[in-house]
Amino acid sequence: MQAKNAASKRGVKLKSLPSSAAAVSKDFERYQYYHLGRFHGCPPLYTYQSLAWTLRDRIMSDWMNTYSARDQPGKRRAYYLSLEFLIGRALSNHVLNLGLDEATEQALQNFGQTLENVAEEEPDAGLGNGGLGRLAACFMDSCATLDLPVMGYGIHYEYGMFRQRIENGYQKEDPDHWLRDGNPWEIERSEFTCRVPFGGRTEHFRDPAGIEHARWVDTNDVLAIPFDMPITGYRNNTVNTLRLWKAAATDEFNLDEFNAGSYTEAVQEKNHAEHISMVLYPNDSSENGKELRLRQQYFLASASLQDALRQWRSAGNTDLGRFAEDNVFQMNDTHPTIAVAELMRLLVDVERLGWDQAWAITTRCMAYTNHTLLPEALERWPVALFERLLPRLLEIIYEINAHFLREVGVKWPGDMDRRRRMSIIEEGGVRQIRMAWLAIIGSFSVNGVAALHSQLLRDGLFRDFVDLWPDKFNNKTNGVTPRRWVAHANPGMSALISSKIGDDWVADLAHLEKLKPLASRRSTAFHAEWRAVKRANKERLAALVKAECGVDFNPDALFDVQVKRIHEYKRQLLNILHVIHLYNRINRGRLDGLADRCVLIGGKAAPGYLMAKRIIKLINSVAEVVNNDPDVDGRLKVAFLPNYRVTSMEIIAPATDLSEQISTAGKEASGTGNMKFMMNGAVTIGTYDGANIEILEAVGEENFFLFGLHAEEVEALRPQYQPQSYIDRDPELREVIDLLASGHFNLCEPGIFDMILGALLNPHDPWMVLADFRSYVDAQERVSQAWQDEAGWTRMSILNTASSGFFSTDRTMQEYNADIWKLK
Ligand code: 26Q
Repeated sequence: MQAKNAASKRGVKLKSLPSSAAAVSKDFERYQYYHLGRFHGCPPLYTYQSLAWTLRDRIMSDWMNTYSARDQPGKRRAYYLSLEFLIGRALSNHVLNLGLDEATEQALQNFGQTLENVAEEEPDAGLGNGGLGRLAACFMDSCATLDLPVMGYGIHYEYGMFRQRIENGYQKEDPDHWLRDGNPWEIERSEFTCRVPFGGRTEHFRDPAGIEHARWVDTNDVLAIPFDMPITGYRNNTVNTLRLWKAAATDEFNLDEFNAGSYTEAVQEKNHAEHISMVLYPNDSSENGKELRLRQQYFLASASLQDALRQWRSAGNTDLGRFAEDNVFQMNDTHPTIAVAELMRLLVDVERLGWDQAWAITTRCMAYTNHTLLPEALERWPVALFERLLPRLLEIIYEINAHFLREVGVKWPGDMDRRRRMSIIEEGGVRQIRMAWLAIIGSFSVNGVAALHSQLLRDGLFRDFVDLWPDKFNNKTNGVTPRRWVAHANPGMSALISSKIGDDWVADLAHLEKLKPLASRRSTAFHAEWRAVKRANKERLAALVKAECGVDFNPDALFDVQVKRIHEYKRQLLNILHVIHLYNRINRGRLDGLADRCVLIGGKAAPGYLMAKRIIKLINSVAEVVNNDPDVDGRLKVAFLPNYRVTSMEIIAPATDLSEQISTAGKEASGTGNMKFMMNGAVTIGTYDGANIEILEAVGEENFFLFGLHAEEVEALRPQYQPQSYIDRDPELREVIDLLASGHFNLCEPGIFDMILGALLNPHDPWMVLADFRSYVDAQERVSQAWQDEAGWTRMSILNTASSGFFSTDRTMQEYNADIWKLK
């Protein structure tokens, strides 16, 4: 009976709604008048909402058909588990993917609107911090375009990444209530609500057959309610799902308290439960060990695994022995890694499998991606916190560890030091759980995100595990989706490219290679068109900078851009030292070879990261002085763009000439902004770090400004690093440091940059900023020279775009699939 229902459910193929301009226009009108009750000329928010619903209706048939085509026994699927999905706006993305650009534009014309204006009304879905969250969003886009059966699981945060304001040069944070006006894209699916247990205690008992089992009792359960967002593929009728869990209080719990007469306590408990999905942690590196964060992690892991099991059964599967053949879970960093222990709990405690069978299943369906080498970002949780919040999971982790250490003992008898290093439990002071170790031990695949990063993991942090399981470790170099980052963000360049090589590149970026013959050393008509597109994009960015910062950017100048989270290892400080150096040169009349430059810096600092916040203040202070000095006379402009986010990058990347990728070598796992800039024809100035290396190899060293120490040199220098020695040997660096120390940029706020000077001059400066200063300034000098050769620069720009095919997430996803997921 059940099978028959399932079959008939699958049998129905939903017809799609008509997509002509007339049909779109009619539905749009119906939503605006009959659904929203708004007249012509209403606030633009309602125009956006009406259009979003009109489009969602046109996504729905493909969405349901994609779902039912896969809802069959034995169909293998992947699940991407991530605490972050930095989606940005959806409207224009769906319009592009559905091929509804013209119909939509026409329909809106009847209402005196343009797609560009209406799209501005959509808030960014800022459910992520930066690179890792945006990567998850690009992955989802590519999986849908490749028709891979991949579902994303995340958290339905009520508040996304905070909004950044700049007040007197300082960062201020405002909450981002992105759901305030509702989210027209999402569908609540209450029917798939799960219960996630917390707290309580464990009991152990024997069943009638004498087998020991555990029970997790007296728990405080939280409901997880799924909200589904459609992920459309590029013109292929595939619509995948991003399922986001929202926390809610259980009804019984409220009722118990209510009957006991304590209504306010009941409401408080409800609050406590709902806090879990209230806010994204705005922290993109340092781990801060907060209980709420651990609750978020377990909430996501447990709800997602329960749901995946339910889906698998509902597709008609019954034999758990086959679960690992049909399912794979990709864990986005260690954040969802408690999933390893949770799947064991579900299989052992709930499904009553034996330990060994459950472990065989778990370790055949979990895969882990590492995104960082920074020791401060490695997640560790105090055992005591686990004991209180997730007592049954702690027991399971101990058991996993005991089995594992036995294996280590067999391979290296008596090597106690190795056992100590490899134990999931870190002993000493406070006992802590090493989440990366749990991830490695529980997974069949462990990957880094760029060639260098994967190599450094193998040689360093993960070395002991590589000795044990060499075949587990692999590299998957990141990418970005060309739909959002070229086709949508840069329509001018897209049209130009398509006019020369056709439009196959959108779904197969390797085609961009065909632009190479057009790069030419001499100025050509194509060069002129290429420059005209860039010029128009720069005017668009200049208007944004004027509106947001009040600074005039001259579109004829070199646009030199660094946008990313503010972090010491990313070395925004090195950038600003170069700006001070240029300012100093101009003031001293050393103008030879100087190119006119507009330097743009943007990015958020974690609210508790004081040094990062002070760096923002320095950038703003330097900008203030430089931009208002009449002697600079427009040769140099500096702006800090507030509230940098996905939507800002859509304007910035297409307008950038020079992409700043200047991290201390060995510290940036990959970087993905570097790839967005490259695709849009920016040239990179960068260190030998992360994916910069692969960009350099793809485009050739003559089209990339490489500088700085390599990762091994950084580590070799570390013990004898003497920042003062660089100042002593380099009069230009001395002038920069003296100018900064003189208080020239902070006349009204004496001493505020002492902490920055202190960091730069500290022999223990982990980022060794001054070690790379000379090399950086020299590379910038070469940039200035190259910029003044118009044809030469245009050629470099074209070659960067033409060589960027490898950095499409379509390629990245094909590699994940070929090596890890093995989906049909
Ligand atoms: C951890 C614990 C508690 C709270 C927050 C966190 C946390 C959250 C986010 C830790 C790290 C992150 C994000 C890391 C990240 O974005 N890493 C970047 O990942 C990109 C995609 O692979 C790489 O390109 C970047 O090099 C890497 O820095």
